Amino acid sequence: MLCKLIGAPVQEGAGRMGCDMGPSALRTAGLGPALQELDHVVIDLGNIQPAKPREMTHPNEAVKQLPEIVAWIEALQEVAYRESLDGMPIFMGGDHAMAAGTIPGLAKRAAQRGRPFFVLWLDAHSDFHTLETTQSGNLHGTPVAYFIGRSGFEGHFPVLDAPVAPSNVCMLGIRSIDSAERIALRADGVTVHDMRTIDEHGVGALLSKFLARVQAENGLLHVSLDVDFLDPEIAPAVGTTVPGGASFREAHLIMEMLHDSGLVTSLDLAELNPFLDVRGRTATLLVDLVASLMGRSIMDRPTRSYGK
Ligand code: DIR
Ligand code: MN
Ligand code: MN
Ligand code: MN
Repeated sequence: MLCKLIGAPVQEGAGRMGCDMGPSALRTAGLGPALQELDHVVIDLGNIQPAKPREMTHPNEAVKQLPEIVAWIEALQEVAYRESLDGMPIFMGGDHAMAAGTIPGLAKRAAQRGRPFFVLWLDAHSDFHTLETTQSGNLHGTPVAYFIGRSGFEGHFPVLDAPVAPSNVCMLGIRSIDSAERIALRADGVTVHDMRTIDEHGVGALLSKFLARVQAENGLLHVSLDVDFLDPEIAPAVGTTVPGGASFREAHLIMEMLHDSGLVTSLDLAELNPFLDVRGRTATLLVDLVASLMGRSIMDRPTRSYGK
């Protein structure tokens, strides 16, 4: 498989600085060589540069860094659309506002190919605020609401070519939702498997069900991994840690099952803040998780090849 590494050093969507160093930390932790070792062809396209931000304000005064984020989203939508023509784009963030760029670009490509588009959202948070409902004003809390086409972004974020169907979004690992998000998530029909559901049923059963649907509908699957999906004990390098996250094995099992499914066509690695890491532990864990997604396994297993 051709793997395309694409740096998206956006940090303006998070409440604290440092995510701009994410792509560099992932390179330093050996993401490229780990993929080469699995017999993939790896090209590193370098870091994306957004255009100069245009002046812009929003009536919700809490909203932070709107012009910067809009510039990032515009740049990333274009790159994601272009680079998803072939190979597997791996977007190295950057805070999770990046997904308001990557996912609409990828969804547009899927629509152009006549394929349904699915998103597996691995996160402690649902990131389901609009520009109107966000109270923190940190725009990394908004990408999902935007890419499924909720209103509340008009005149600021780019108009969507291909909104993602809410029923094609599966969230896993959620354990911090604001009340405005909770109400909208129910109304829009996004599948939310919170940590309690994982405790009850296990990630394997929940993920199998979703993957079966993606396969049955001949879909393309994007995975958006926020570092805070993982338990802070194993992944400290994130500005918004929430206790009670996914364990080492839960995270690897997800990646291993995703690999075996052959359905994943693109990936976001979001919210890595190397300034908060402990001797590169989190960056290294992310590289190992991507390796599991791309075929590293404990014992050999047969792999199907759906997807593209
Ligand atoms: C909270 C936390 N819902 C907010 N969000 C995120 O600021 O809107 N933290 N995404 O990582
Ligand atoms: Mn997130
Ligand atoms: Mn999060
Ligand atoms: Mn936040």
